[in-house]
Amino acid sequence: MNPFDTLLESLRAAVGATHVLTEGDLSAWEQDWRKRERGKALAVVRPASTNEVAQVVKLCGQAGVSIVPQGGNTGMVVGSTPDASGTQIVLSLQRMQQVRVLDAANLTVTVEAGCVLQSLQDACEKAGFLFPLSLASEGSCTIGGNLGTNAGGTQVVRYGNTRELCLGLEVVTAQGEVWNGLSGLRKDNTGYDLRHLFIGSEGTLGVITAATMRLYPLPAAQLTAFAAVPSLEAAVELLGLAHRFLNAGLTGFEVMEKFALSLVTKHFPQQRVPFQDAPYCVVLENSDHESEAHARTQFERLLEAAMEQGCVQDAVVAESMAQAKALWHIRESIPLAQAQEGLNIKHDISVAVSRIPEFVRVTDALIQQSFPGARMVNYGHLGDGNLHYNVQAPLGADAQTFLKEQEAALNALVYASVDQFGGSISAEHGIGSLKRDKLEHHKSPVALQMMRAIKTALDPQNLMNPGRMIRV
Ligand code: FAD
Ligand code: 2HG
Ligand code: ZN
Repeated sequence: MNPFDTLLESLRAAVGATHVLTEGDLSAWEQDWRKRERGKALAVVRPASTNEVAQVVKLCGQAGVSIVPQGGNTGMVVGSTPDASGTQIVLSLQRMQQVRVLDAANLTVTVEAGCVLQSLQDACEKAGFLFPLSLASEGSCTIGGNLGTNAGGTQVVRYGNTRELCLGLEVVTAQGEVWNGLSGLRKDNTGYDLRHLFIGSEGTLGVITAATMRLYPLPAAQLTAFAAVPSLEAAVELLGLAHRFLNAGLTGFEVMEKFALSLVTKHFPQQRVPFQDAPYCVVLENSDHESEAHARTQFERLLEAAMEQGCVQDAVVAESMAQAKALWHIRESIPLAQAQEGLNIKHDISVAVSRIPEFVRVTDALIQQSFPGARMVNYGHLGDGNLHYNVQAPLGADAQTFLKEQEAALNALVYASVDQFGGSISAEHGIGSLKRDKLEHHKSPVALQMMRAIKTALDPQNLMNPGRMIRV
């Protein structure tokens, strides 16, 4: 028997033969969401418990076979699919979905890594609590993947990234040991905070099997407004006003440039996009713990002041939950509309909010100089200084050829500009394999050295998602 066959036998014994997939169509696990790369797995292994994960990791370690942890496979940077060698195991957490404990007094929920984000939101809501992490991929992405990438999303302006929502983790280490750090404590200064090493580590240090997450009381009302603004400067001005008028009630602030919205109209004509001629639109949310009437009055005051100041040209406030959902749906449809439009280049960047308008003005001009006709699809989480500063091939050009010939140079231009503005080349999607080599040019040697030291200390065999995020 070859060594791979021996390993597969042992894996079948550990998790059950039906949960070691080697044949048939494995594209759901082998192909990334953006269809940038198709890998080939030795097997897709689907353990049902933390102990089974630990056994799988131990067996792979003994066989020297590397592991790619995978949740919903919605990642944007090709980090959750295997390479093309046919020698890596995809360790899917999909069967570990349980909400283990909801501690109402402690305002925490302990949940398994494979739980789909939307299922967790729903379970918490049923119990009368808000789990605020919110992404357009929430119907498929998992809490383990959210932690693995330190996902952001649309509520960060108020509740922070996934990291800020996490109080404890359970992890299977690269050696196959179980670390139970599901404390749920808000204060614990007993040495290095290991939790923070695993959050955002993209499966390169160990497998997250469960987490204890923060909960919040459900607001009495959540109101959504959609505003037309004359410029990005005006959008930033509106953000300042929104912080002032709504304070902690400001739970979402997203910006969308006109062309990004036009793609939604083009590919999803059933959606009614307001203010299609405005240079930019903003969708903003006010969560209120008093009443809907109070939230409405606050919003009216804000929008009145913004119109007086000239930073809002026109605005609608949703009258019902259905209308609010429809307005958010417009924003959330942009990545899908972009995918329909064709292969594209994504830049998930962050810059200080105050510098965003200048960044866009300067970088847009540089791009049009060097890549005439490139279509900028600019939108994102302005409240967090995070833009999806994406690029679609010029009209009529073949997207595949454009990417092949221009992507590297375009990335270099945008990331050089990000550096000039003191920003980050990955605000929320992570590094994966798509940005691994770029990381080496945009992080200091000291930072890279510390990252490598952590990786080699925790995963000396380099079996956890090797070649992703950082090369050792
Ligand atoms: P996967 O894609 O399966 O994995 C992502 C990474 O985490 C991989 O490196 C993987 O190895 C690792 N990983 C997965 N599970 C574990 C685990 N249990 N233990 C250790 N490592 C693990 N992202 C945002 O941040 N904000 C957004 O607003 C946003 N919107 C999106 C909208 C759409 C339409 C799509 C398709 C994606 C969007 N994303 C967004 C990206 C993506 O959904 C997030 O990165 C999400 O957190 C990935 O979760 P997942 O379960 O799909 O993880
Ligand atoms: C979003 O905010 C996601 O919609 C996806 O992070 C961004 O597709 C993108 O570039
Ligand atoms: Zn985003």
